[in-house]
Amino acid sequence: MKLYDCHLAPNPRRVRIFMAEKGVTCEKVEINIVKGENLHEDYLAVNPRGLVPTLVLDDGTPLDEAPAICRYLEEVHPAPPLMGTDPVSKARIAARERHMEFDGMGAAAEVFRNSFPGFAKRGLPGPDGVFEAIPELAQRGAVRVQAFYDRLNRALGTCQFVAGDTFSLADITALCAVDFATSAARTPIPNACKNLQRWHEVVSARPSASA
Ligand SMILES: N[C@@H](CCC(=O)N[C@@H](CS)C(=O)NCC(=O)O)C(=O)O
Repeated sequence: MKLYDCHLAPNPRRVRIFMAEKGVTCEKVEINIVKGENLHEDYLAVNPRGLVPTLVLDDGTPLDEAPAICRYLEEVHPAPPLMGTDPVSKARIAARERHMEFDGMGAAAEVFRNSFPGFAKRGLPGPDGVFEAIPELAQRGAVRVQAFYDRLNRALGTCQFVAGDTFSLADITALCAVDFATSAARTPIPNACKNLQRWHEVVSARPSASA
């Protein structure tokens, strides 16, 4: 297996953490998206959408979309389970993971894509993203990040982890979203969000967090 990766970007990190939790290793190819390496024809031949991550299997099959790659890895390496163990927990983790992606990752990306000078003419990811940044979207994204933090903080007041009392893929996506919002979108976790701070310390201390 070969993972097309990018250490600057949050979505490949989801897969790296997932693999580290499973104890799975593979060859990695670094694609620098800031330099536009994802838009070169060599990479577009691997993934025509020009996005990272992509996992290429030993038989040459390319898999993209972080949750789909994780689904494949969960099927092939079931232990430890990170996507649920019964119909309800599987659905719950899938839903919470989507919340973290849309509410958190999406909000932070809205800030980043519309404020990072290097992407001033790359308002959307991938080869079709040749749009000017829109400063108003960065402002809207910042409001959305605060709403994401508040909602997640409330949820973490009733359970230890994002989708219940066991660590799951929903925590991995949430960690990548929060760290992306904190660094790239320059929006740290507010001091008032004590539950979120507690959870962030716990998940950041897992060895997989540095994968
Ligand atoms: N929904 C996709 C998102 C992939 C994505 O947007 N990746 C970003 C990096 S985090 C990317 O490839 N950006 C390329 C660009 O900005 O042109 C997934 O889950 O993998």
